[in-house]
Amino acid sequence: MAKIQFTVPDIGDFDSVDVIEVLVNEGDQVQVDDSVLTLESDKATMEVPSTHSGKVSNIQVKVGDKVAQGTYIFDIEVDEAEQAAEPAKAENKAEEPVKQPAPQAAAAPAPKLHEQTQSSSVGLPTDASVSNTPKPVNHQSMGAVSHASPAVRAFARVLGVDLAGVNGSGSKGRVLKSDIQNFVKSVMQGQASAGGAQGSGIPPVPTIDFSQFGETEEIELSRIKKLSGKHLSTAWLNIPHVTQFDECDITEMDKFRKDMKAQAEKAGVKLTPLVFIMKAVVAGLKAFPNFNASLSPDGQKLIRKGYYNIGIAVDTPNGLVVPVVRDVDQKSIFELSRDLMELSTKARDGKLSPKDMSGGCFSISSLGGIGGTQFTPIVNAPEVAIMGVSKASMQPVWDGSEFKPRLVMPYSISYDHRVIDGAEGVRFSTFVGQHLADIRQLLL
Ligand code: CAO
Repeated sequence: MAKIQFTVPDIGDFDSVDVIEVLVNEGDQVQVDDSVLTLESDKATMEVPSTHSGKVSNIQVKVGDKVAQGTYIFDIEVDEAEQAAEPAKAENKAEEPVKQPAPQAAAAPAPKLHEQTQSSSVGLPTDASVSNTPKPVNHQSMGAVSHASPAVRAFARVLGVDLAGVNGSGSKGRVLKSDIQNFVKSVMQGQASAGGAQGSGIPPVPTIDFSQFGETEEIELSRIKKLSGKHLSTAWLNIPHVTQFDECDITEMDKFRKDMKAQAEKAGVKLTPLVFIMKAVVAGLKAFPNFNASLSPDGQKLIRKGYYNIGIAVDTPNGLVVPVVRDVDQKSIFELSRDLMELSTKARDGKLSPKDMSGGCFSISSLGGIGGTQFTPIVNAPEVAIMGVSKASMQPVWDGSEFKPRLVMPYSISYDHRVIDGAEGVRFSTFVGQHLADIRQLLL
């Protein structure tokens, strides 16, 4: 084992530069060309590569020190075998063109590195008998938008981090490796808490101290709101949404519903438009199977489903939940009403199990009992479409010869445009509306 003193090589016209990063620790194993030190002058940053493979010991410099060509940096304990091979390597390398720095970098001189065994120095071009393999120092222009060493830039590149978005905590705003690590950590935490909003590269909403404008109060979001918020953000960011607005005449359907009221009460259920809507949606899913599907995780395949489970958005004091009514195609209107009542009661009592909320194919969000004329529901990923129902109102509708009072229900269909084209979207929407306008078709 031979010990070599590694010193600062020829670094061009700089005679006193700052050490801004020591990229090795005591005992580290380095390979030839591994970056071991980052230096910074007022014009450039430079990365100093190792000239040998071996174990680092006796580190002499620390961040903040000033160094010049020839400054002793550390020892490298080099294997004898490597020592023997080194001259041959050096000869070959001497014929190679000198690696040029990055395009914006100031041209570095090709330093001649000097190497000797124990008690000699490495880096000073003073001894012609030793290898003079050119070892370019990797310079980085200070004019670059983000201020970071080549090692940090390489680290950022590996992680796909755009340095422009990273705040540097080093001197003069220099981005350090730890800044990149913190940035990645914060993105990951942001994804966990905000459902990917930050991970998508969207600039964060500015932080404002609202108390400067008046009295404020902080209220912790409910657990459901935190969970649904994350899910909604994920769906919103991952799915290219299109929303189709429509309306349908539910006069006949509502008349039938009211005619059935007494019978429904006898059966212990409350009949609302929603169960008819669920049936019309299932007819639509059968006619347009792309709506009863999910994309495979790689986005290359459509997984069509042969079952018809419909998620129903339920408004609870703690937030929105979406229990799933199973096998809607196989159930009667009364059975569906019963399921809906049971699930919404469970939801409001906070008693839904994970099973109650799984296995959905398509969701319906009905605000019809509350109001509104239209809204854009967010697709409940990994489903590919959702229906938003608004409040029906009596309107004058022209029948070709006169205006007639008709109960018109506005609704919308949001869908994943990766799966469903606009034409298919409006065909589905029209189909569902036609089946609600004439519920006899649901029998076919
Ligand atoms: N147009 C006009 N009236 C409607 C209607 C519509 N589209 N939909 C329901 N109604 C009527 C019902 O018939 C009922 O009136 P009657 O008692 O006179 O029959 C009344 O509105 C209340 O209905 P409901 O809301 O209790 O029942 P529902 O079956 O329509 O809905 C449920 C059940 C659980 C979906 C609903 O209670 C609910 O929670 N809705 C909110 C969903 C939500 O928050 N979505 C938004 C998600 S995005 O944030």
